Amino acid sequence: MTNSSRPRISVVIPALDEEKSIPLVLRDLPLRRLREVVVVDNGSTDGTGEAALAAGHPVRVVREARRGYGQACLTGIAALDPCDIVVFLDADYSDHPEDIRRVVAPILAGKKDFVVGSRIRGNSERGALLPQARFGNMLACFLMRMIGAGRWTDLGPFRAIRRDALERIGMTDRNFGWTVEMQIKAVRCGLRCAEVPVSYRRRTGVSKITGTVSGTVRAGYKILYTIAKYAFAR
Ligand SMILES: Nc1nc2c(ncn2[C@@H]2O[C@H](COP(=O)(O)OP(=O)(O)O)[C@@H](O)[C@H]2O)c(=O)[nH]1
Ligand SMILES: [Mg+2]
Repeated sequence: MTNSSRPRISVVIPALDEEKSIPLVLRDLPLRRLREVVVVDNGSTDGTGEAALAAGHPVRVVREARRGYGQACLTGIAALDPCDIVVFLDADYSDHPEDIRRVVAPILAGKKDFVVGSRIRGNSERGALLPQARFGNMLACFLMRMIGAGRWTDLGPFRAIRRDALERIGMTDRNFGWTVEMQIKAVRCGLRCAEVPVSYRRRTGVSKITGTVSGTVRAGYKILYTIAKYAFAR
């Protein structure tokens, strides 16, 4: 991975109006063990950026005016200093940031290149994964399996990938196809993939995706569209 014994782990956190939850996310990350944490403020109108900066080193805030979950992730990746492993984590404090140890462990052990934290395999607090999210995940995972894109149980946002593998798969999606694109491309590119159980709780603040009708429809449509696109583009 590198010449040094300790692989450098960096974290990208896409955030939109999460001033209440971002301090909690950063508080629960083992900051001293991380190379850096890049919070991508995607046009928040609250104090998300300022709240993140208050966490101190090694947190950096990058502002991205072009909206979209995938766009924010792409901007975050482009802003990273050299590192060996990139972890993606949502800003809403639904995931348990301390689970990062589990998510990176198979990569640190040299056994895997890409690990998705599965909320289905782990403990999800009641009501944390809304029924539409559960159903959408199940359907998406079934369809991915049908097109030969691996056996997954979740499209969870908490995930880790080797930096070189991330460059190799060439991510392009700028919004809600991001997670599914990464999983399909990882399998197609022959990465060693795995899931590990992660815990999930009710978010702090208001849901913008599966908690709203328009968010659910847009995300659901984009995820299915992305699977269909890769089913035909072999
Ligand atoms: N960058 C960016 N992030 C977003 C956008 N919409 C939601 N998010 C972030 O994506 C994560 C998931 O959104 P969330 O509202 O929690 O959706 P839910 O998990 O379906 O309830 C959170 O960290 C949000 O801040 C967006 O348009 N751009
Ligand atoms: Mg959420």
